[in-house]
Amino acid sequence: MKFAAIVFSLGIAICSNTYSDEHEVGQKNKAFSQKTLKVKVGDVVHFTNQDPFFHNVYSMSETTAFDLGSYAKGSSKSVKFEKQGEVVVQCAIHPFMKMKIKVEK
Ligand SMILES: [Cu+2]
Repeated sequence: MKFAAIVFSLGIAICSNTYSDEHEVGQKNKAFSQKTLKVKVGDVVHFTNQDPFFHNVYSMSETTAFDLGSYAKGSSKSVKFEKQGEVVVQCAIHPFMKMKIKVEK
C-alpha cells in the first residue's frame, strides 16, 4: 500500500515537470549554422559566435523580439522562446545573415 502511494506521487512529479530542450545555433563564415530550426514552446536556443569577428543577434518578430547585442568569438547568448509562431533571426552587422525559428506547441 505504501509502495503504491510512492509510485503514484512519483508519476505526478514526472508528468507535471515542464520539459524544455536546449538547441545550439552557431555563427560561422558569416552564416547561421541552420537556415531553419524547429523548437517547442519553453525551449532555449544558444547562439554561439564561432567567427574571429563580431556578430550580432536580434529579432523584430512579433512573437519574440530580442536584441542580444554584438559579441566576439567564443561568446554565446541565449533566448528562451515562450510563444508559438515564426521568429526571424538576423545579424545587424551582416544584414544577409538570416534564419527562421519555428516555435511549436
Ligand atoms: Cu554577423
